[in-house]
Amino acid sequence: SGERLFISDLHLSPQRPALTQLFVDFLQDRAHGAAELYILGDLFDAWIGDDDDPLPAVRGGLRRLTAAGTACSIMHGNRDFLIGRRFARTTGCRLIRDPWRVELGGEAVLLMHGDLLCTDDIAYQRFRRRVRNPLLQQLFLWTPRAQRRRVADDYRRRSTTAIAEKQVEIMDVNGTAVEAQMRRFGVSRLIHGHTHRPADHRLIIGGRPALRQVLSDWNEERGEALVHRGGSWYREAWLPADAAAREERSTVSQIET
Ligand code: OKV
Ligand code: MN
Repeated sequence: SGERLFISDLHLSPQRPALTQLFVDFLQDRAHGAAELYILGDLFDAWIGDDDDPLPAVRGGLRRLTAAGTACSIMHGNRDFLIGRRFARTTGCRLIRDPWRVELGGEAVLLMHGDLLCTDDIAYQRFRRRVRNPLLQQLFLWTPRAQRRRVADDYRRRSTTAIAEKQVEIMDVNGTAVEAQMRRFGVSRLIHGHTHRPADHRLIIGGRPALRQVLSDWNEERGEALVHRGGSWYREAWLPADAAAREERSTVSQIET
């Protein structure tokens, strides 16, 4: 009952205003009216604490969406894992853990960001354990905002060189890790993002057909949502023209009436 939308990896930042606009239009012109919106990580390209508000338009867009009755769930990604309770409260969103199991029309579905499945990337998993340490996070959040910005800029600069030096296979998911999680949660469908390699992977798990659906990342020219509606699944593109066309249609009908 009701439409459910799944998105991830928008990587919003003040450096990409057209991407922010595309997403805010998506919230207003596409997500409104849906039963639920699931954001499976990396909504933001960086997050240094809820006291920083780099994109107020996004917060406003989410607040209007939830106020209008669409439930919105946010999972941490590897970049915006410091999104906290304050952000959730002021947007009306719910923070969900990774992994997260949901029942949709009688089908059990497992939701993840995807970085936990990249077990071959030893250096990344070490980085993850460090920055997900609650004590270290508290220390980071206690440092002045200007200093946190400098630390974050430094992390991102160093990461760009590290990623360029890695083999591409290392940065994809590990098949054994995928199977282990799907077995543990007893699901035949896994939805995740992170790898920026959108695809539907058919698997056999425990002798049964299974599906791993990888969400697309977003850019200024194109967003994508996985949609669950009337018991079926669809991939739906969201283009800048969609927002413009909807605007035009509503202007025309306003003149007519
Ligand atoms: C997030 C990633 C930058 C990858 C630092 C403790 C510590 C948190 C942090 C700093 C960085 C998030 C918060 C960012 C993810 C990068 C570069 C690569 C691979 C500490 C808690 F250790 F310093 F105390 N950080 N930022 N990367 O800029 O958003 O995921 S970030
Ligand atoms: Mn990611």
